[in-house]
Amino acid sequence: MAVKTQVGPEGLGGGKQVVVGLALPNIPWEDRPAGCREPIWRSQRNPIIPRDLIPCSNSIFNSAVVPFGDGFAGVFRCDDRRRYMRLHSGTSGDGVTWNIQPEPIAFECGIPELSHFEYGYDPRVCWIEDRYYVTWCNWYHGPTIGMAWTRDFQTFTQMENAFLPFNRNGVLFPRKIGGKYMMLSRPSDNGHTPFGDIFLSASPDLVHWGEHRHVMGTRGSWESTKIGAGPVPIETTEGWLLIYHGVLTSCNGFVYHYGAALLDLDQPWKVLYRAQPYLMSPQRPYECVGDVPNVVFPCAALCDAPTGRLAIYYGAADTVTCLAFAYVDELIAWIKDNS
Ligand code: BMA
Repeated sequence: MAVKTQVGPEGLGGGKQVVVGLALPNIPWEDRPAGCREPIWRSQRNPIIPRDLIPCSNSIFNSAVVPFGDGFAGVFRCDDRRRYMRLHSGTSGDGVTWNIQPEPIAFECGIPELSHFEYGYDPRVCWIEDRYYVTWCNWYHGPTIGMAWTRDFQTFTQMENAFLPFNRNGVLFPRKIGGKYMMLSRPSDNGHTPFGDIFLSASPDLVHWGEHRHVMGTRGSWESTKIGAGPVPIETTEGWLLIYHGVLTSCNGFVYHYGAALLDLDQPWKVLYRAQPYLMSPQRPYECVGDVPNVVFPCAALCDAPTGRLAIYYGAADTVTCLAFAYVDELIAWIKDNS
């Protein structure tokens, strides 16, 4: 199949703003390299976060960042040198050079049954109304979706887990839809999960979740084994832009890619368009070589609404953190052309 790309300064919007959101003029950004015809391109500075940025870390990857104050803040997956999976907070002036706390987040937890932190990984961070919510893969008799909130990235208040085990890749929408909070997730198993579709759940209060709907299933090639939501969906005039990972099982193990789809604005369990080709596959040495080879795994994206500039943060080879760039209007045109 020929992969169509539509790139160029006009994109879809022809100068019209397609992203529903705020300006982020200080977004980390690099222009598309000369000669690049892809809808997405990697930072020349990759990996932006090395595996050993803090003294205890074996690896820092699959992490989430958001605008914060005059700069940026985030929650980082740091596997330590005991190979314990921990979450650390961090801040940055430019979104590229990070100051990550050497000690893991100590969640304030008023729920005795949940206060034992066994492990946490693959965080996402979402601003809703008046605070930042963190979701992550949290141990509670197996992996499930942990939740906490913060306003300052210093104190984190743990909430009820969203779901029963086993579940992973819990990703909130940044506003209520039809009067309810919404979360994507991927029911899974207690191991490395050789299956998995994306589901949507609704909640009146971010504690009680129900009205579960199937959103997207696996299909051939790069997304044939399992899929999972990546960054917080981005609201556009064309629908919610969802970037998600997809896994292929090769004779040498799992290969993690990521792709993109558009979900209905009011009924986000309905997929409007879903691109067949991947957006990114592991190709660079830092994506192909590391603790788990052949993994690109996005957990966050920053967006400057007026220009549509998008900066995607992804983990590479379960070892380091990387950046890639795109224009949202071009991405939407590419998804539609290749759906
Ligand atoms: C998934 C998660 C991710 C990881 C990926 C590849 O199950 O554990 O954190 O990046 O596997 O190892």
